[in-house]
Amino acid sequence: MKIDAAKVMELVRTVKPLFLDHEQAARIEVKGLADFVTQVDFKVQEMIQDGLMQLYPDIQFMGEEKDNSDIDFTGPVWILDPVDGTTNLIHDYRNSALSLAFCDNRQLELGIIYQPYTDEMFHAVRGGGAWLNGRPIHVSRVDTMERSLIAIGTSPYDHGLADRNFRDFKEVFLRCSDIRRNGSAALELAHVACGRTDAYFEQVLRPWDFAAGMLLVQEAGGTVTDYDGEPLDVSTPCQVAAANGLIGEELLAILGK
Ligand code: 2AM
Ligand code: CA
Repeated sequence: MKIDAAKVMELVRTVKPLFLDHEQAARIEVKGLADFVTQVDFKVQEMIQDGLMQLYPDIQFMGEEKDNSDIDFTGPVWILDPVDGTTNLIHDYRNSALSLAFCDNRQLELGIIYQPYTDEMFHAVRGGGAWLNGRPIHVSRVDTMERSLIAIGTSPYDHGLADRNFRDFKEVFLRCSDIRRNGSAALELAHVACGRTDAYFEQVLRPWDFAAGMLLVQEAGGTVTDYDGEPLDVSTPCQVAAANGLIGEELLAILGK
């Protein structure tokens, strides 16, 4: 199925005022441990779902804030996280993004990540490269862990992962230049894709957190696998390790232990 990426990005841009609506961001519900949803999340999802339905009525829609049990991944599917980085949104930390991917028969075809605070629109098309606001982007060329800046994901929604996480963070921290943690998996992946960081890893991400960013990193020349170097399945929660392709092996040697 052929998708008009420019049209979809035009739709995505229209959510900006919703992200900036402090009143709606303050209307919070708790979904689980360190897992929140606000009225902004619901409104952004509704706007995008309606818009995509008008443009492509036959494509299924998967969104974080709805029941997705009927999705058939052998067919075409949109995968949306209306707000990735909801905790940041609640704190007005200004580091949240919309993440939208299109996949067909489990193959990612299009990935879009939009950061409304900076007006940065990242997108990637399978086989067509990765872009930031219309300019091509590439992963960094840093080729040693020692000189690399590496983003970590703390998995705050599952404290059972903390021991393993903090062991990995210490090991990586001692071997790299420094670590970062920004609170939005989608933006972490976008930052690897455009070379701001050299790698990023998090123990459990769901399809809407990583699908668009995975295609971005791959199309920008990087690698995305689980901690054992295995490919990810966009229909299920996954361990995610993204890297610039030069330090990936060194990172996986630590994470895969
Ligand atoms: P969210 O802001 O859309 O909830 C933080 O570590 C990252 O993990 C964010 O991208 C966050 O997305 C995501 N996240 C939050 N809860 C999660 C969960 N239960 N499983 C996987 N990822 C989650
Ligand atoms: Ca979300």
